[in-house]
Amino acid sequence: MIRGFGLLLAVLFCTCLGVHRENFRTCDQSGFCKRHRNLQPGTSDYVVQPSSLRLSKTSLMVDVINTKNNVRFLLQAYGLQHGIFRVKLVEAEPIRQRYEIPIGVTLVAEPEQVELVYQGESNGQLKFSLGDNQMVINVNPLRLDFLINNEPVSSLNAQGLLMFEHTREKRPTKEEADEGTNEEGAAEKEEEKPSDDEDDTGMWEETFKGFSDSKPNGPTSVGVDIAFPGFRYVYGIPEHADSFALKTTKSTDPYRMYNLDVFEYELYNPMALYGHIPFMVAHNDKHTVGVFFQNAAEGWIDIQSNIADKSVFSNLADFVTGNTDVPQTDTHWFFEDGIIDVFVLLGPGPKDVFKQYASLTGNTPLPPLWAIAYHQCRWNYNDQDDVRTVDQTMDKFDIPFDVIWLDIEHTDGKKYFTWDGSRFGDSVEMLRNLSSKGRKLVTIVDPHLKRDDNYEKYTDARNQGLLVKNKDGNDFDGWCWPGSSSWPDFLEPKVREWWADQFSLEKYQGSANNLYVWNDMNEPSVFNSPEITFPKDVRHLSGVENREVHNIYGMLVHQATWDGLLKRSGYKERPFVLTRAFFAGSQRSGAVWTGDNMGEWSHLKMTVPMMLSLNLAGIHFSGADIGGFFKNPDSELIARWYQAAIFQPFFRAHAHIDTKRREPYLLPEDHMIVARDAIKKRYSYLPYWYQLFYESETTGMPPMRSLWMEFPSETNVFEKDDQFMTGN
Ligand code: NBV
Repeated sequence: MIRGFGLLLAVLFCTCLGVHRENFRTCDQSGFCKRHRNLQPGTSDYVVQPSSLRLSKTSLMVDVINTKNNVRFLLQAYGLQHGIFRVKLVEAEPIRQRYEIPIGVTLVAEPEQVELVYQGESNGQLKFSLGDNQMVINVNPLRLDFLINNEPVSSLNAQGLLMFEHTREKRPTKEEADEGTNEEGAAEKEEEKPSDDEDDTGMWEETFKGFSDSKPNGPTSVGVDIAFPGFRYVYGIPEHADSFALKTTKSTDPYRMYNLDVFEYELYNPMALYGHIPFMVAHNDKHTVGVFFQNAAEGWIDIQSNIADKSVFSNLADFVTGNTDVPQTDTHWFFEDGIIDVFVLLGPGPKDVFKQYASLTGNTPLPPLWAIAYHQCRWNYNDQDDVRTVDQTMDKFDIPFDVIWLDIEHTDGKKYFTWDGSRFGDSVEMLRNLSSKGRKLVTIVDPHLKRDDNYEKYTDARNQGLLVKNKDGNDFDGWCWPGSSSWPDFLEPKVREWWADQFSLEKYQGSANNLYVWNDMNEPSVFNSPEITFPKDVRHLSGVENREVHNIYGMLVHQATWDGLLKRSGYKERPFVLTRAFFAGSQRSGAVWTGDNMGEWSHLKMTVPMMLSLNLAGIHFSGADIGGFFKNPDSELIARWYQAAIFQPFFRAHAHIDTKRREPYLLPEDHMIVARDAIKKRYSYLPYWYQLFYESETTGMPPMRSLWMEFPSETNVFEKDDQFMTGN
């Protein structure tokens, strides 16, 4: 068993550098991705039935029909405060309820509705206004145009790529149906047979690398194209290790959004990483607009920047005058499950969009001052002596720091909330020593629980029925650091409460009030599962499959940990929790880092676009491992990395267990001085950083900004991501 596990780890984490692409699906290996990507632009089958229009003061409802199969849908649209339209498309009569993310998970509260004025129907269009903005619903085929002061800036289904795979009963495969033609009910079965031009491979079962996905609900995906007429550049949808201005995906896979533990990720490609935020911003010299697609399932986005197809907009007033070519970005979004729930944020400027996005998903609470200072981390500080030595040597070299971190080796056999007694026998004393200098400790707490009858957190969760199930209804059992493990179902409020309670000083023995927390592996990472995460047909306690909610799991781990620290202090102290997996709304519960980067110049360069994307998508308190996690960077790179990182929001050095020690005082003197000067500069800038975080909390403005956020009409900076602004 142990040997097998060692081998498995060796395969997953061998020191041979480079991402294992074959561990992760390409679009071609994913049924729903292929089905959406293969759609061709054309006339949409979806048609609005204007006679069914129902209006309220702030919203509308109207029936939509897919004329190809007569499946009926309900289109709802709302006017929201600050100039936001919300559009929802759901099945009128689903045979199974689809998952909708509850309020308080991504949306901070039910968004406040404001008056939506119906201006009447003309030329097959239903027209509405919301302050200076307009929404036009084209009836046949369905298309929704969004306008700022009568100028179109965004359009849904302009290319006719809307596809909503309705819920259905499983029908026999072609072979099964053919076999059954002599039996009773043959005529009925004939009707249910897939037609010859319909490919249903992968709709009811899919396999990947020998893992089978049972897909009991069949095909359930949703997708639509979203165009940005007049915009050459779009940004956002983190997390990808790619340029800030998103690239056309014509000759690559679409940008993927599926929270995954991608070992040694590659730069400049659209593969998924640890966290995702389905929020995109388009910017030009006149307008900034945002689109937030609220969906927790796996998603992919194709992007193409074009010169506008004028026919699409030819009937919209005042658009495309003269002969000049107008740029346009076409995007195509598709998710494996859930509903279409799109928020269109009509700016009109960058600051407005950030405020609008924060009004939906919440703000970054002002971090404690120490949390924006310098953090010293590595996998691992070996024991209490090691911690003491680092603490004292930093002082000896006059290098300021506020926080020291302990990675997984500090625990008793990777049982979180415990200590390895031989190395951290008196953690309280260690915490007291740190506290005497005003310093803090952060310990890692991953969400997998070792399946060990002597581990109380596990037995407690198991006995109370708090664990995620496999498709057969038993507690899901997967491999992670401790070996055989199970995972609490963070989707359940009562599980989050249980988890939060574990951080009390009584329950987290050996902890203290100056101990804070780091959530890693919360995508979640499962070593022996497809794509190193939960199988898609894993069941949550409410009965939903992980397929429907995958991307919010990690955020809920983070939220529950945050609540635990809040509770510990009697709701008096601002917590600090770092997370690797995230989603829209994660900004409300602390910091995010960009995971396992490398000690290479190219990765230092990549910190800028990655963090700009995170900052744009509301994750303001973010950072990258200084020095790079893997490899042994030379001292010049380390020193340069410190110099750059002092201008980035979260400031922590970290390194892999196999790397050489590289605390800043170990650098050769010339580079030690450079690093120390940089760290001291960070400390001298702390009041400015604090002010920026205050601004972030109160206005939604990111502390780390691309140049266009400050100079919105300077067209020549729109593509720049080797420069950035810290504040204004
Ligand atoms: O807990 C060990 C590491 C941690 O140091 C790192 O920061 C995380 O991103 N963790 C991943 C698991 C092992 C990665 C090879």
